[in-house]
Amino acid sequence: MTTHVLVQALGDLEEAAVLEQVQRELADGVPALTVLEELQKGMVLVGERFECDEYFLSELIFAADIFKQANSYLAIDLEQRAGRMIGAMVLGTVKNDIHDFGKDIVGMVLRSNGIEVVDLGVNVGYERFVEAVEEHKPGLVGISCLLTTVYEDMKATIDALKAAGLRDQVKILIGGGPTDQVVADYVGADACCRNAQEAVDAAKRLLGVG
Ligand code: B12
Repeated sequence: MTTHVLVQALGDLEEAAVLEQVQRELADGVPALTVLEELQKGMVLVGERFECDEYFLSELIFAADIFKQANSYLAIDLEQRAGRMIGAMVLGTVKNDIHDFGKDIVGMVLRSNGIEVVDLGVNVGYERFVEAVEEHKPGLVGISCLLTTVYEDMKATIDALKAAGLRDQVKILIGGGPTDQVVADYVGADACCRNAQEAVDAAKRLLGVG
């Protein structure tokens, strides 16, 4: 298995090498979720280089573009296995945050595991979550966040669901780069997931289906 190559190639912004490697690994039978994990690690590497001023916003945007292209190969693989529907989730990236790759991947993987996903997009206002829960009556709400500056917005979203009397009707999953159990406890979520597979496991557990 040569997945380390992928982490490094994405970290180094080698577009052609990333796309070739993704296709090679999928052809070799490496599961799409494993390839995805390596791409995620590559993005962490990009983020670290951005943080220490080795990369700037233009590199961040270029990395995002490579990631998106690589992801399109995975999407085909992941979407092929749809099954019986076991529940629904209202999903969005929290207010003041526009990162959406993680959210999109989680949405795609949940769908392929039988969870209907209502995707509200990015920078989703607190009341928009409330309205969507009232309209779609899902068992789950998913909130994505990549910025440490938006924890308060995540908390405010959950507080808005409480104020509308909806908190007890849903289980809330959070995720995204900087989130962990401490953040989940602070904002009042039921679970924090580090990747798409954890999201599937937590969603099934919280829905009581496995
Ligand atoms: C790509 C990227 C961008 C792209 C986003 C493109 C897009 N359409 O999403 C662009 C270039 C636009 C961007 C912009 C910015 N970015 Co940016 N970005 C990144 C980068 C490099 C990768 C993020 C990513 O896509 N990762 C890959 C995905 C697949 O991983 P993931 O999101 O973690 O998702 C997985 C899990 O977390 C989980 N998950 C995710 N969401 C959810 C939701 C639920 C419900 C569940 C259950 C699970 C779950 O499952 C996913 C799949 O496995 C990170 C670096 C990093 N370390 O993360 C910085 C990073 C997040 N960005 C950062 C910053 C500062 C910014 C900007 C403010 C820069 C600027 N000065 O303008 C702006 C943000 C503007 C805003 N208001 O949002 C900082 C944040 C620092 C901080 N402490 O908050 C980071 C950490 C870089 C850094 N190290 O400094 N960014």
